[in-house]
Amino acid sequence: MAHALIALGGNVGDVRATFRKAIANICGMTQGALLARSSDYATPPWGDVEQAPFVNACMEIDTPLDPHALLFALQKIETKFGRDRQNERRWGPRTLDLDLIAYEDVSLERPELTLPHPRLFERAFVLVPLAEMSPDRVIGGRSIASALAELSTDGIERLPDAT
Ligand code: A4P
Ligand code: MG
Repeated sequence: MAHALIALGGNVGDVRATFRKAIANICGMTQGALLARSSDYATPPWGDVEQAPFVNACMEIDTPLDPHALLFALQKIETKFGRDRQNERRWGPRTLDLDLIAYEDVSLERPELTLPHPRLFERAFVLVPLAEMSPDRVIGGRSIASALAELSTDGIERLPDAT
């Protein structure tokens, strides 16, 4: 089994409900064991597209899949939950975005899969939920808490646990 960190995001539809169903699907389709899941966070949109606020969260799994097979499974789940890559713009609105943040200590630099995720350290909307789960974890030589200390977390709000 290998340890993987996955970031969830979305700003179209009932995103928190999508996350709940997607997490069950991720565990099922990746034969994964859920180790931890962060709270959901409301986050201001990042990037140069004017759009609605996002909900973001992160999860940790153990999976027998290799990194490419895991990414493929995540992309199938995005599609299942209404993601339409053909008709969306980069960094624009989407129902569900699943990014593979880290897979063990694997380093990869391919267009279809870069590990750790190349924009991880620019994104408080990923680092805040990761820090809730494991602030001392080191990814690519940096601890999550120290990377987060360099970013603004303005406007990021932890959402109350769903009942
Ligand atoms: N790819 C390479 N490495 C990876 C990896 N580690 N994980 C390739 C996932 N995918 C990886 O991804 C584009 C290509 O990257 C894929 O073909 C995959 O093989 P994508 O998901 O199709 O495109 P994208 O999501 O538009 O790109 P990216 O860079 O993942 O964008 P974002 O930033 O994740 O997306 N603001 C807030 N607050 N919260 C958000 O969640 N999300 C976005 C959009 C913009 N602003 C946001 C948020
Ligand atoms: Mg993505």
